[in-house]
Amino acid sequence: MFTLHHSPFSVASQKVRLALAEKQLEWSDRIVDLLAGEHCSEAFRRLNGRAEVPVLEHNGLALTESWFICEYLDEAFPQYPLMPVAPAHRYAARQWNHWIDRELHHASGIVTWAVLARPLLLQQHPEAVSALLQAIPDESVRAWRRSVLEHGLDAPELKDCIERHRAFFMRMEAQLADTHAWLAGPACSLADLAALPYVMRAEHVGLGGLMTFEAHPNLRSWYMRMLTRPSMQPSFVRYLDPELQALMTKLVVAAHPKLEQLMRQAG
Ligand SMILES: N[C@@H](CCC(=O)N[C@@H](CS)C(=O)NCC(=O)O)C(=O)O
Repeated sequence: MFTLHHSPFSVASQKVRLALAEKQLEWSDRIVDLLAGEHCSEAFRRLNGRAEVPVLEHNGLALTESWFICEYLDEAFPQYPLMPVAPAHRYAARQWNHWIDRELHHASGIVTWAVLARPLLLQQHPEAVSALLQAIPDESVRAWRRSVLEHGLDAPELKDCIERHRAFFMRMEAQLADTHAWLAGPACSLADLAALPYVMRAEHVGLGGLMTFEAHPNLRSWYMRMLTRPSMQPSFVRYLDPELQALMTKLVVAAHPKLEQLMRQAG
């Protein structure tokens, strides 16, 4: 019934997979290999001209933009509602996603590229990497990727990315300290599902030091509760590959001293 074009590593894809799993909807996978540039192919760009995952095909529609896809699912399939009921809480949920889209998504992508994608791309033939970059439709994305490819964690973009993560986690901590539970309203909502992939990503690339147990106890408690939700298995754990995890761990360990330094400088 649903065909999800996505990548196991994409935070925007994780958001949609979490929503599908929370609503107990099943989907079939079309894995898009981002490092091979599959999302820039003509066939994929017919589905999404912006050359981005996820795309959810349903009833002849090709839905793009992760938040809009999640809202569509929530409206079309009312079981296990994801949006809060009260208008103020619905507003809050949308505001969280807006902050994520405007302030965090880009920053998360840059750190991911610097820590994980860059070392893998540097092992490829430079002409292949150059063709990969050239195929990206958005000039500003091409520009930061070139910069990160050239300078790694010394790229000037990194400092701002760390700051954005720090500010976002402080905002989450303040909200969760207030409610002791969820980001928008009395139950786990789309706001929490939207934030989780970015918190996981930060932890997995080595930015966990920006959300310490001491300074962010409520965020840490929320994170633990989120990780134990049954939706984690079908949306995330199922896609983990032990060999790839081992390689990623090596890359994160290699990046750690520099990231630590950047986090200290920013703090
Ligand atoms: N606003 C979009 C962002 C989608 C997006 O940026 N997807 C990333 C993966 S998380 C992507 O496909 N990037 C293409 C690339 O790596 O070139 C959404 O929420 O769906």
